[in-house]
Amino acid sequence: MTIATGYKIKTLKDFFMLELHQFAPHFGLPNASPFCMKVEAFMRLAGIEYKSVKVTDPAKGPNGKAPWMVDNGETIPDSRFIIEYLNRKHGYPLRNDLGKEQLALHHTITRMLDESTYWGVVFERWVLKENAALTRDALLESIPNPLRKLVFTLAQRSVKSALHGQGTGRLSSEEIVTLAKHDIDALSDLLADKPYFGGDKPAEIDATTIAYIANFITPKMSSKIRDYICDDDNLVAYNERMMKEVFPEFSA
Ligand SMILES: N[C@@H](CCC(=O)N[C@@H](CS)C(=O)NCC(=O)O)C(=O)O
Repeated sequence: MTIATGYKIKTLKDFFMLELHQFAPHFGLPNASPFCMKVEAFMRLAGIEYKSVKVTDPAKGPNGKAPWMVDNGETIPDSRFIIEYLNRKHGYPLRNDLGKEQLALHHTITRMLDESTYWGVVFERWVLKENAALTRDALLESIPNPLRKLVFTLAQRSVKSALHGQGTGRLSSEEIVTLAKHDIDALSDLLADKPYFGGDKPAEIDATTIAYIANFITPKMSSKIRDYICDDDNLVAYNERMMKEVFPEFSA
């Protein structure tokens, strides 16, 4: 059954399709926000059908941040709660046969990436002078100049204030990179010689790890974090493997 809605013909399926509200792709990545990319990776790995709805102003979302999801009229903000919701609805499709201890470790690594490592990425993209113009022109490409410069200045101010509040912004750039390197070492040791963090096949943690590892490696900007991870053959190979399998349209 099809219904005319003025601009587009929609099928009935379109009306009931789960919607992932997320930013448009940038920097050669499906998403420059690891939170958005994590949820999309989770859905793809779990075989959950969805449609992507482009967010231009995250302030319009329920928490003022992307991603959020709409399912049958219910709106769920925050990648953590989206994944929890999908897990409950679909019977925890990516837990494989992992034991409690392994799942607890995966949970901890996910929080490390979301709550700590993430801020190193934010710092390098938004604060480092050598990257700021690149970030501005990629993320704000839809805004014409000179407005784009003004919007970026305001956004950068708010990012710096968030970094200061969280604490990372009070560290030197060397200290920020040192902390990120420790996190990357932990990832590398955890992956070891397995093809996936989940073992022989991807598990829930792989949605998060590919979102961060791809966000470290792919954007071609001045980044000591990128230089460091690119020396880790194991994580580089993991990135290539996962991108080919999960996001083939973005794999090199
Ligand atoms: N805890 C949230 C974090 C989401 C988040 O921080 N999103 C950023 C992009 S990476 C955002 O929308 N920032 C816009 C803003 O703060 O104005 C989640 O897991 O979804």
